[in-house]
Amino acid sequence: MDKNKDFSEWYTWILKEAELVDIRYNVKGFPVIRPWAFSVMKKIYSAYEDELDRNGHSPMQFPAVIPESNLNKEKEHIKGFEDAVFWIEKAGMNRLEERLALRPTSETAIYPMYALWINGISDLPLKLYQSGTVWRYETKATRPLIRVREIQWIETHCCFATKEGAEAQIIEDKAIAETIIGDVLGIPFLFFQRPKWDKFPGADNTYAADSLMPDGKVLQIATTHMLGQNFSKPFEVKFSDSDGKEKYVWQTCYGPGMSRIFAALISHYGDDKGIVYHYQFSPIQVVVVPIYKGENKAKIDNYAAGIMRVLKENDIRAYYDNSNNTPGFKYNRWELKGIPIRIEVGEREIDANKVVIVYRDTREKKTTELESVANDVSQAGKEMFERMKSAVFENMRNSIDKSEDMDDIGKKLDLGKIIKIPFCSMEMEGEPCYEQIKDKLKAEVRGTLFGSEEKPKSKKCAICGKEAHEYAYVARQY
Ligand code: PR8
Repeated sequence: MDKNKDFSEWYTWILKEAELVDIRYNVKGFPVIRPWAFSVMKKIYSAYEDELDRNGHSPMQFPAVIPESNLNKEKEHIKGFEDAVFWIEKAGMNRLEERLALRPTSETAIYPMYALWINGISDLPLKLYQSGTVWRYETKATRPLIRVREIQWIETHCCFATKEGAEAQIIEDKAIAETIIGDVLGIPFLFFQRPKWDKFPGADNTYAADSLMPDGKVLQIATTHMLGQNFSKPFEVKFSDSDGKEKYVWQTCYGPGMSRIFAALISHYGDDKGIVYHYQFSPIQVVVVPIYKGENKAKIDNYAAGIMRVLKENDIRAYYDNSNNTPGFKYNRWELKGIPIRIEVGEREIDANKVVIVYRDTREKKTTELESVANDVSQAGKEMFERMKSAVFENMRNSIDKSEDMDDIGKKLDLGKIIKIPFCSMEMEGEPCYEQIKDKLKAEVRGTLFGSEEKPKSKKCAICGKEAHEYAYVARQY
């Protein structure tokens, strides 16, 4: 399947053929995540959780239901979510006295409890997270993993004594994304401060990681929000400070979207033959394929058993495919499913007491000794990931362009690029420039690059020609 020709078709094909997601479940927007995907997602969850733990967070688990009165407490929040909530109105045969929302996000479940748990300055900072599922009645077209109604994510909810404490958390959230999504998983992204008209409902500011997918559209894979005191006031999350005064806490929340991160991973690392799983994350790291000829089955099985033993002793996840299919069929199947390393065992290898390792990405072969097979396989797996990661990051760098002219922006968007433009204002909703980008270019202002101090000097807004105050990034999006 040609990934570059029609990415959308490739994406649908890979989900089905590599047995990642099954869309046949009979509720729209609720696809089933199959073991070949979920076992990798579980490893991603655990890498993220470990990094949160290392940064002073602790895990927790909150109920999935939120009473309507909680959800209504912060005005902007409920306004943003009211169209997206699944409601529970009955239990058995009884109508509930108060409707329960299936959490679309957990601020209004968690903060009433924070009000009980936080009393003094010594209770702060409080940095907790939960891994799980939220539900949103998405009205835009759904797409497996990318826009679903049952969302797999991690959410963190942090409280601080000062605004500066909360601001530092935003920087830490960005760094955690850089470590796990960027370095460990090898998914490139840009980290933006979103425009005011595109904030999380109830937040003062929203910051987001956008990854450019192979079809030239950006996917928001994680967001962190500065909630200020917007929730702590209605939910009365207060502490008595060292000066003896009662104060409201400052809050942040952070949501890496696990299914989107997984979607970005397979999209960046897939090719026309299938996916290419990272060595570290693949459910099976090595597949051993016997090449039987004539009567040599016992001999080959015996030699392969030796290889399997060495791999397993070294904690390498290996699978011996001695099914009745032809070697060619097996190669295709495991290339489709993305196993990073293949070992082929035939007469020739046995006679020479060697092992042949095949790289999934280039299909290059490397001959090695039986004694060093475990070490060489791990080495090959790591080397392959680094090689692919450099190419993926290079691709992303080449896809960032700049422009100061509306027509040129349109042309570059058609080439699948993210464009940096001088822009008049990020403050107001319904700005004519923002509308023009949406209507004429079918694109969105994704925001300003977070952490960048660069400002346009005597430049005009690329859209309206008035004085430019910011460099904004424009892209087509999912
Ligand atoms: C919050 N509250 O809620 P956020 N399908 C797949 N992934 C999705 C979908 C969807 N329909 N909707 C959102 N995501 C805050 C932060 C607690 C945690 C993923 O933030 O609404 C996206 O990657 O921005 C998004 O960036 C992330 O969840 C957080 O959602």
